Amino acid sequence: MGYTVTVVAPVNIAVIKYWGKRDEELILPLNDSVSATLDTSVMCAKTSVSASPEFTEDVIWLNGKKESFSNKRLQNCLREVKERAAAEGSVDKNFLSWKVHVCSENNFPTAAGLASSAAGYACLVTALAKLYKVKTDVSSIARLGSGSACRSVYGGFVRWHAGSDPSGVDSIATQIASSTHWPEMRALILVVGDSKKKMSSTKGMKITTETSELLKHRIKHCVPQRTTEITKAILARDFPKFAEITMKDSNQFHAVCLDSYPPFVYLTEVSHTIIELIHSYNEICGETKVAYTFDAGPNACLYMLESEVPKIFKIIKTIFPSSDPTKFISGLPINDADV
Ligand code: 2P0
Repeated sequence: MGYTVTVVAPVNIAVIKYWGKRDEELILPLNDSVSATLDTSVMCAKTSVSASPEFTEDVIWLNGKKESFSNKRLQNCLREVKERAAAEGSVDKNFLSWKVHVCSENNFPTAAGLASSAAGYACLVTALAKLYKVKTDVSSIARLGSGSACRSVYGGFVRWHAGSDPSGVDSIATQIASSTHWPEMRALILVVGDSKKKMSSTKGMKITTETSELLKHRIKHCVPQRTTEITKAILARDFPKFAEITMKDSNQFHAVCLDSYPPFVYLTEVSHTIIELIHSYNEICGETKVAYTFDAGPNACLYMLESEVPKIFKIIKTIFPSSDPTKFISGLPINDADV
């Protein structure tokens, strides 16, 4: 006897980056961030959650490997879902006492700066919320697993509001526009390296928050204005403006990593080659046609409109002839999340 729910959740790639926390336990960010949610057909996490009176302990299998459920973030997510379910009276008390088995898989490299924790926790929390029939906003529960996960709960373009309440009640994600708003938008992921990153985002953010002067300037003087402007650019489907802000924010994020003490670097020589390539391409076009953005790893995400995809594909294959073409994942329409 028991119940099982299976859910698929998408990756999101930030165009205004989240970097730095004001509360590490509740995962409350220092600044708002904005992202686009990618199609689940190419990159996604898949999670099944089962509850049964026969289970004797909470267990999780991550990409086929049994992991400890003693991880505080996992426990926080499960506890919050159960507390909400109890408060909403959505399931009976007996069901809440049953243990859970979780099985989660990513179809892309884990912890290589490809937003695996975002998709993973969004998936886990959405599956748990379905299992326990939670009706209230789940983005704030996903946030307890991994900050960026709260943005993967919605499709299209999403804003995570930093909020100001110490409880985190207003630190939630909302949708700026659905995927149908800008159907020509494409994201192309270039996998530069798929090894696990040396500096985890959580640790890197802590060092930056404690030591970087540039981060203070970024939070006060750059992010608020960029967030307003990129929201306008998305709503107006103004690609050159969207692209310029995206690239500047990626560059500033990597600059704050270098401004941290001790400094850490996520970009490699290949990442820098891609940056130069995109600027050269845009210059030759006489207009900004493609944007790059890099998370906490060397892999590039290129945003462009559909008409640009074949040209960019050709150029990438010409410049990196020895690369494994299967590592260049094709353009992704940004669909609504099917979580
Ligand atoms: C982002 N990143 O906005 C930024 C840009 C990486 C670079 O969110 O500590 O895995 O779990 O909240 O969410 C990666 O950070 O960190 C991230 P935690 P998370 O997408």
